[in-house]
Amino acid sequence: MKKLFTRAAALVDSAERIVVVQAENPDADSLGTAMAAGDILTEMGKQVRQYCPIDLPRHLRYIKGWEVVSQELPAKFDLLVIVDAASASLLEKLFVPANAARLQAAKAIIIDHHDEVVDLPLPEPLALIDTAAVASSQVLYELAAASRWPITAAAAEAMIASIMSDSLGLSSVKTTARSVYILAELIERHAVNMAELDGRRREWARKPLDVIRYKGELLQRIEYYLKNRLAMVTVPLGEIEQYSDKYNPSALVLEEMRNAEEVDITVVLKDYGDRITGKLRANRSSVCDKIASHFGGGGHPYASGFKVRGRQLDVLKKELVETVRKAI
Ligand SMILES: [Mn+2]
Repeated sequence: MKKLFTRAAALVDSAERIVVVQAENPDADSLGTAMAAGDILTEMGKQVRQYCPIDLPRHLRYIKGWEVVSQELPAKFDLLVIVDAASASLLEKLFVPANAARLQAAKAIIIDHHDEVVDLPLPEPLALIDTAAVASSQVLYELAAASRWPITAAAAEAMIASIMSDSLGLSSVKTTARSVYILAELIERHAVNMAELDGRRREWARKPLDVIRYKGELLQRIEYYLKNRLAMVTVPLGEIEQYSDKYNPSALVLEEMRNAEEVDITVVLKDYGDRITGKLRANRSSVCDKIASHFGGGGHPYASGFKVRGRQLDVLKKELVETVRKAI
């Protein structure tokens, strides 16, 4: 990793205009890492632009700086810094023909912690992927520390938000002493007020009344398979259109579904008409990445996702039940 960090620092040194890229599934880790990288690089005198192909959901807006994230790829840039994603399936809106010439002409660094194949259609992207890191911010921190980059107070807070989120409050499997050390170091150095940060997170996570009612509907619709070891909810296009701007339907129910005593694997399927996405979480069996990869997706053992096109929902559900049955 040290050699890769040196190469990344050299790429940054020779770049002037940098675009920080998040994928089509932004979360607090991608946004926190993007904001922190942006702040550090700006402090270093770089011209930084932030790009994410979709509008950032409301519940992520406790991370300061989100307003500058644009859905437009800038006209000019010489370096891409792609955070928290390395697979083309999560960046389809970036790799459209209209952007191809600009993307091909730029250098690229990937800062990620997912165990997945780097298949971005870019000439030799430099992949800084540490699958042992709890969050992409942890990789960014190591890169910044190794390169003696300035970690600003804003960057520290953004990295803290990202580590707290991806580690599920320092409780996930990949949380290590190193993640906690980095967190402690950032808190100490910048006197970060954790209660204030979490208060802001909770405030932005508050939901409109109709979303609470909709959550009740989704909970009523949970289907159980494999002697209640698999819980599944399907979200049709109409509901995606109605509620997605206010709250991601998967995020509404996925955690609640895991609370049922017998449930091991939980899945939320979203049917967009032209494509179906699946989000998976596991309680006991560390097989989510395996199940997702069966459908061309990826992720972590306890959390993963996939996207398929041209599949009938009913047929896909049967195949999913069968894949989960074999996996657990
Ligand atoms: Mn992440």
